[in-house]
Order: sequence, then structure tokens, then C-alpha cells
Amino acid sequence: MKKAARAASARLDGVRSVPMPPMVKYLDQDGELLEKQSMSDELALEGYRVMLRGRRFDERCVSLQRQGRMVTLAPGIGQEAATVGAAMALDATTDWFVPQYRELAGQLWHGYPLRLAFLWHVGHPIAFQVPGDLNMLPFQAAIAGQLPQAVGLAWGLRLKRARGVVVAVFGDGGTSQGDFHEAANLAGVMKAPIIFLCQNNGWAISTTVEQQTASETLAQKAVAYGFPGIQCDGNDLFAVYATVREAVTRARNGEGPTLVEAITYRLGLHTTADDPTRYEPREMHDMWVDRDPLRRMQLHLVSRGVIDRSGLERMEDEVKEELRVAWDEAQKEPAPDPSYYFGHVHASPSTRLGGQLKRFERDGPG
Ligand SMILES: Cc1ncc(C[n+]2csc(CCOP(=O)(O)OP(=O)(O)O)c2C)c(N)n1
Repeated sequence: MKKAARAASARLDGVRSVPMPPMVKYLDQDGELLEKQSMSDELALEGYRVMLRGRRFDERCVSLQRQGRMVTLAPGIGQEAATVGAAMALDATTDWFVPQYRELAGQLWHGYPLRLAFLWHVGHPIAFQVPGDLNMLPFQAAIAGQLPQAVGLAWGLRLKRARGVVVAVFGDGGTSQGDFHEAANLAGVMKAPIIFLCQNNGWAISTTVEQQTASETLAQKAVAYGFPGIQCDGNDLFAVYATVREAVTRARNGEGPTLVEAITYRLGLHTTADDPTRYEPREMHDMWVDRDPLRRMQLHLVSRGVIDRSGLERMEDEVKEELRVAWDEAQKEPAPDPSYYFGHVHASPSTRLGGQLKRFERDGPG
């Protein structure tokens, strides 16, 4: 090969591999610490409790959906450490949590009430509004649609010289959306205090990450926008917490955004309308069951003597009772006026929507 051609080919080879910091990881699969971490045992136990609450909530909702008592939902089963770890790194009084739709466990840590979570999943409009004292945006079904808004929010905080930062959560599939790239570009230019938390759960419905992008990692996409990207073990509460905490410190110090790629796995359904057995290799699922973030944390807490078997059983009972109470309260909520669903779509209703409302008023929901 000629010298110039060799140089060009070396340059092109270089493009393939972006130098990245090593993946952050503290806990091994059996709950053993690989290195010292900074979270206290008490906080770790609270983190575990909220992860458990999220897990049991999702299981309960899938069961209610199967009974026809809930609409479609996207469970976060298997991804609890990624969202709770990130939320734990925030100060809920000043910082914002911006979800997609699979982040309930993290939202619970940030203060979202279980009762409203249930009401959301039955489609009650009272849950469409985030309570005024909560620094949170509502669920977002349009993939990555929340990211430009989250950057606007973060940029606004910076302009106001407020202390707050924003964590915006999305999936691996979200990185293929224009909204992700526009948001990342603007955040980099404006040094917006935002942490892009990409939950790489291996799948965008049935599309694998390898089918989604030719990038070696999703974290490296940050490099193009002029800010750091880093991978962490998304099934390790300590790793997510430490990584996001560092990114929060950077953001608060005016150093701008960070992209955190939390490597995790969706152990449940994409949504209740999905059947993963049609595309997911069984062995892959089983391999990730062994990496379950709850199991790992439980093993760790028990081996450190933070909690014992009977304490874990008590916690299960308490969580079960909290869910029962919240579901009961949710069911007591008076049924909404159906016209509400029509009133908030357009400033003035389109002819089609107006016709639907008239039909609805005449014939009822059937
Ligand atoms: C803008 C947009 N395009 C397509 C869809 C349909 N859709 C719903 S979920 C999904 C996959 C999303 O995958 P990912 O971003 O990895 O998040 P995950 O569901 O795995 O948490 C798609 C394509 C959508 N909701 N919004």
C-alpha cells in the first residue's frame, strides 16, 4: 500500500474506535464489591427498597392489565438500579427528573406518589399533571421527544443561575431520533446542566442495539457534541449513583452536559402489547436474570449484615401493603368527566375531534 493510502486508511481506522473511559462498576454479579464505593449502608438499603417498590408495582400493573383493569404499560422490570441510582444522585428540591415511560422506580425515589402512578396507568387525567411541587416532567410516549424540552429546562436553570440540574432518561432506540441529536448539540453549545441518561436495555422493541447503530458504544456519541460520555453498569446501583453524581457535580459547576450510558436489560415486556418470546433468545434472557439488579443488591446487603432474611420478608410485606393502599386510594378517585379527554388536545377542537365528542356525548363510551 502506498504511504498516503496507508495514512488515509489509518485515519479511517481511527474513526471506528473512540477512546472511552472504562465502564464504571462496583458490584459483581454475586453482590461482592469489586472496589470501595461511597454510598452508606442506610442509603443503599433505602435504594433497594425503592427498587423493590418499582418492581412490585410493575408486576402488579401487568397483572391488572391482564385482568382488563389497566391500559397498556411499559414495565421497567430489570432496569430499577439504572433509574433509582440516577434519581438518588439528585437533590429533589432543586433538580429535575425527566422520564420517557420506563422509569417509574426512579420517579418514585424523586417523589412521584404511587397513587398517581396507578391513576396514570388507568388513564385518569388527574395523573396527567405532575404535582406542582415535584421537579418532574410527565411521561413521554414519543421517543426522545422529552430531550429538547429537557435541554430547554436545563438551559433555563443556567440562565436563572439556579442550582438545579436535569436528568433526562431515554432508551438506546432514542439515540437514533433527531430529537436526541438536536438536544445533545444544543446542550453542548449552551453548556446546559443536563445529564442524558441512556438506558441501554438491549432492545428497542425487537430491534437490537447492533441493528440500531454502527457505533461501538452509545456513550461515544457525546464526543461529537463536545461533552463527555461514559458507560456504567446499569444493574449496579452503586455504579449508576457514582457516575451520575459525578456528572451532576460537573453540571452544577457550569461544566455542561454528560451522556451516561447505563448498560442494563429489559427483563420484562416492552409493553403489555408485546411478546418478547417471538424475538428474544431464551439464553440471553436467562443470562440477564442472573444479573438482576435487585438480586445483586440483596446479596450485597445480606452479606454485609445490613438486613437479614426476615428483614427482607418484612420489607416485602410493607411494600405489598403500600401498593394495596395506593391502589385502593386510586380506585376511590371519582371518574373523570369524559369531555376532559377531548378538551386538552387542541386549543380549539378540530372538526374531527368535535365530531367525536358529539358522538361520545350522544352514544357514550361504547
Ligand atoms: C417518535 C416515535 N417513533 C416511534 C415510536 C414507536 N416506539 C414505541 S417504543 C419504541 C422503541 C423504543 O426503544 P428504546 O428507545 O430503546 O426504549 P425502550 O422502550 O427500550 O425503553 C418505538 C420505536 C414512538 N413511540 N415514538
